[in-house]
Amino acid sequence: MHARVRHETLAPVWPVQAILDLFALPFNDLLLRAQTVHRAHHPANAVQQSSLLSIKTGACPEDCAYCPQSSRYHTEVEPAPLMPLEQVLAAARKARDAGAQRFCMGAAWRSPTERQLDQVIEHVQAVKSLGLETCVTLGMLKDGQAERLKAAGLDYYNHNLDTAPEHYGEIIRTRTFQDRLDTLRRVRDAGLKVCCGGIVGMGESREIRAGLIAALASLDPYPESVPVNQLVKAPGTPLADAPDLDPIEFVRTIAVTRIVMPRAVVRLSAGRESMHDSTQALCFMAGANSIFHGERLLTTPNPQAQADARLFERLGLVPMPDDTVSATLETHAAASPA
Ligand code: SAM
Ligand code: DTB
Ligand code: SF4
Repeated sequence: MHARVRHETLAPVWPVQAILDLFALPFNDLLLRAQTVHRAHHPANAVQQSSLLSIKTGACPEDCAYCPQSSRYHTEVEPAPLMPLEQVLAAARKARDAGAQRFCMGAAWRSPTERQLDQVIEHVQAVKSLGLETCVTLGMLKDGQAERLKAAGLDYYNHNLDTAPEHYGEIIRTRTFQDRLDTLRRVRDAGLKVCCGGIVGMGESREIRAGLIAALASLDPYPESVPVNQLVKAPGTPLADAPDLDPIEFVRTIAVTRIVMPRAVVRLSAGRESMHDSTQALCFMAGANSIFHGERLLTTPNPQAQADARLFERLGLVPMPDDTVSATLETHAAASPA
């Protein structure tokens, strides 16, 4: 018997065992079910495209075992202070012209100060004025900060649960799972849309992957956007030599995420650079309908725009129409096990 996820602000909707039962389905049955759920809630062949920019890089005081931006590990990342507005705007224009619908700005902070937030707010307003959706990921927020971002016109806040509650302390020691939930509550209460997912391929068990999905589904309401990151093994981090995750298990993780959070936009996030085209194709079949577009994630490579364009052409995938993106994101209740 597996414990249900119980947390102060988590209402368990999917028992971990029900999620494990999905994982255990024959692959073809799982994919058919995921594809059926996908088609009931989303255009079948449309993929949302976000672009990502690191606006403050490295020198982060946190100890996340997967992250090349932590100051605790010797990695290849060159720290850089907060990027000036003009440089951010130039990157946003380039992303928009290349077809991005949303521009996500990431900062390697534990949590922003009010002064840092003032500067990010200017970035958000400027990017928004280009007609792009905006997303930022700045670490933990204090009371009132999410409201300030909302007032500036921010659309999404990205804040990942990253792994199952029972595994969290093995990956990150400088903050708790409850800290993550507290920020997510502030983001939700401020009326921002929530982008929240996790990382797989950190050497975790299937039960941990199921626990992560259960925790995400227990957020009330569950996130509008769920990034599923495959660990990018960064030299110098404690997880640099983590064992490879079987691609079929990765596809299963996408399929289960799709079934459990039917209306969420599921992002095939970090890890595409080392992923075979056929694995990516299976992920789209399993219900992934968003990617990061552009040659860089935050500090690590992402597939070249041309390679993505070719893959989309081979698969008959098209950009998600803007009105579909907004329609998908209305508040929704979580799905429940059949
Ligand atoms: N510092 C903020 C925070 O941690 O919330 C925002 C930036 S942080 C880099 C954003 C997310 O990037 C993390 O939550 C994690 O999911 C993802 N990430 C970081 N390093 C990664 C890696 N090596 N592979 C895959 N995902 C990674
Ligand atoms: C998310 O879930 N993945 C993105 C975004 N949100 C900020 C970050 C991926 C980072 C991969 C490692 C790097 O490039 O530094
Ligand atoms: Fe810092 Fe975020 Fe990286 Fe953790 S994931 S070390 S908080 S930048």
